[in-house]
Amino acid sequence: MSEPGGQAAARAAELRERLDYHNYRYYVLDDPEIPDVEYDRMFRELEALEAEHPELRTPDSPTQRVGGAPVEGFGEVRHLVPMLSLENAFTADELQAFDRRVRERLETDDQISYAAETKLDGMAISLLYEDGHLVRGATRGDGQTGEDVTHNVRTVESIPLRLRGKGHPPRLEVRGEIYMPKAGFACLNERLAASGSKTFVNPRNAAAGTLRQLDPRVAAQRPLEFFAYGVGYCEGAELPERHSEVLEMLKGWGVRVSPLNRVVQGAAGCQAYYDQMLGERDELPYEIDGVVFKVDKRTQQQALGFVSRAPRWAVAFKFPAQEVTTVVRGVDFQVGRTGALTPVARLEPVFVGGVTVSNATLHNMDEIERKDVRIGDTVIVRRAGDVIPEVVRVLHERREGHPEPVELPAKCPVCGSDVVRPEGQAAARCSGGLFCAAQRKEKLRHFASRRAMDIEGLGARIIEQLVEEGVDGREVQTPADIYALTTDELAGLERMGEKSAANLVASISRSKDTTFARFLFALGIPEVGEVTAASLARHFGSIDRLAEAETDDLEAVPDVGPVIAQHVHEFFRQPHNLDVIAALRARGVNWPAIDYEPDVLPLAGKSFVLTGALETMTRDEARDRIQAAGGKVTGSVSGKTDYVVAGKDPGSKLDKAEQLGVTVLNESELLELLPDA
Ligand code: 5U1
Repeated sequence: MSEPGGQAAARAAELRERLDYHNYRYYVLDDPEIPDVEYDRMFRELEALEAEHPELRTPDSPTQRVGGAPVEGFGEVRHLVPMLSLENAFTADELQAFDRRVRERLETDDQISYAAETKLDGMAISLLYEDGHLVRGATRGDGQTGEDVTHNVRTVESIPLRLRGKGHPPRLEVRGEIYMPKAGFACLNERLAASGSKTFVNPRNAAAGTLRQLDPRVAAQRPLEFFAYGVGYCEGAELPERHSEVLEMLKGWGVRVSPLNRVVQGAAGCQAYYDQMLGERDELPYEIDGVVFKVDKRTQQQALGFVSRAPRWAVAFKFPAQEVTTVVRGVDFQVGRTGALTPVARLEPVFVGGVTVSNATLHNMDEIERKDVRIGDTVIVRRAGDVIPEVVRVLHERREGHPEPVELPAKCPVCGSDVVRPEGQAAARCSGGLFCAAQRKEKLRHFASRRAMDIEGLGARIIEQLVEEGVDGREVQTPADIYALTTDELAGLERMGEKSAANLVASISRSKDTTFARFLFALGIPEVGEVTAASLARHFGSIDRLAEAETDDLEAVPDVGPVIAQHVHEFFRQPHNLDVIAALRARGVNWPAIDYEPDVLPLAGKSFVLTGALETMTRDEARDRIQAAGGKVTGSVSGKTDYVVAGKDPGSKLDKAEQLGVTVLNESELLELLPDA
């Protein structure tokens, strides 16, 4: 065994130093230098050293985050300086009024510099550092007294256990927000549901619930993160003149601050920041419920002071709520293209996420049972971005009398066929197949949609007429029937002029030249989305080879598991489907042949993200060409992204790429990588 003071101690100190440094690169700078496996290797080496020499284990070693002994209860913490709340603004007028009040009180006509920050939807937290070491973490509580949650705070990897560098104040209280990222929240809920435990209703409740765990080993397994937004108390050192500089100082000490922080000028600068963040809100990996503006100069903050429990120098400009309460007036069932019946709650109309909503999905019968939704219940409805509004939960405490339970209909509400719900499956389905007009309509709508065959002008209204009434006594049932439509027949439809009919025939004809991946996606095979369709197209190269594939062959395709393999296999065993494919090809639907050498495709294994407008092609065309060359196109930038292609007016994906050091290509650089069209 080596001497603790000797080689082992030196190696442990070196490993701690290096792990702290890489944690800082990863969490604070968002710019990791080494792959995760390298970090894990060093971490395991330090763990092994500390196991062999327990005397080398320090309280702030990176290995000491995994969770110590459970606590019996939460101690009370009296905050050194009260943790205030924020005044809210909900409209542009209210923001301007705030700016006016600030200038009046400061007796100035000059524009005010504001520190602009996002307002995270998490839990406010106070972190006390003594001589650079984290000694306490406390919740806000009532603002004067909070709960001691040090045992859980220590498990949050983005909170440094000791500050970097030198010259830290003897006592420093950092304030910020602990939150759970959206993806981590979804995984946690999946895990909880799989083990039969109660799930959390939103990431904020999950973060709060995690911080209030007595056993820190639970917190250690949950994906909490932290951003600092200020200093509550600082003893023995002068803080910089401006709030924005205070945040920079914290960052230098290894404390994580949001990369979205900016300094803006006057009410107009604040409004522009608000508009930008509102636009980016849904793409952020965590939830924000607004933005915060703080007078940047600290002398001005001091001059402004406080009113009751909020500073006069700060305001939270809130986004439109994404969750509101309303009442379920009824539940209808919609039939999708695979026959799945989706229960839809008919709601008392309510303004949420910036629009009025009167329907919200209830997903399936299992969800209704799990959430115990009944007609007449008061519910929380959520609408975030373009996502379909959903019923998040029932406010059971507001239930009155005996509200009516939701019953699954025995017959399809569209065609009257039996509804079947196989044992153990959440989805109930109409057994009518193409006999069911709802399924026919949805299949055709999907087939014609922009990301499938892209038949411009063939929307829901025309499909509805084609399926319900047919043309010239002929039924329009399958996608192949679309390619037999003539201008005269289409011109006979209600509200369809000669010119529109001719345009539609032209776009139907144009859609015949497609790609194999789009065609496969358009067929609407259950569970085969765009990405899977592209993988299948790449792997098999031709539809005949794909149609002959056995489930084992299908499972060899990346991202294809047994369920998808089964669906694809079954689809190509149905003579009816083969007839439709043959008819489509006979009517001229075609795609360029794919070189059947998946491994030698030029972009095989490469992952791309597209942002901004391209000049020589649309983003969809770029995606098709990247996929045809073996590459993958995803929606968000991560450490796994190989290239971000930036066109005109790129969004925040470009900033993210730059932060992560992902290679950024312009359009001509992309064209150089692509084989000729
Ligand atoms: N980003 C940010 N969030 N937030 C919340 N800054 C910030 N500041 C706060 C609060 C409650 O309070 C101080 C201005 C007192």
